[in-house]
Amino acid sequence: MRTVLFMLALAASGLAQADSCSINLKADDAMKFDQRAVTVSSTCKTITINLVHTGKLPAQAMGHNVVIAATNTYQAVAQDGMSAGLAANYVKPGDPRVIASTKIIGGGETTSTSFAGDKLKSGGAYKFFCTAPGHLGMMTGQLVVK
Ligand code: CU1
Repeated sequence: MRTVLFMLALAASGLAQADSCSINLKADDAMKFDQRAVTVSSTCKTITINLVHTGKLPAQAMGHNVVIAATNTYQAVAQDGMSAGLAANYVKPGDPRVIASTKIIGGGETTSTSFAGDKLKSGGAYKFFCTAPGHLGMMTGQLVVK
């Protein structure tokens, strides 16, 4: 039964991705996102990021966010975000390289944010990643725009 529910959940998340205007990610206490790549449509007016933290640890210990930036800037964005600190959700305030970012959440929490779809260009190279200190290496994925 658990397996069936899991399959249904997978199928449902597949459907959610089909509209391609939302980025649905889960993050956990093992410092991982549940996906390594996500695809959105270049025709979206608005793109929504939904993050679920399925773990139990608090934000101070295992907080996660989702930040989107061009591939050629994401490491610098994460570096500056780390310096900005938890109170700033590990994102440098007003950073023009940040296309979108959620707040940092701890285990059991969820967060969402939306941004204009025209901030992403079809075929562009983008990353989604977590800017909590030390998480970048484990928590980076490819954002594909088609
Ligand atoms: Cu993280």
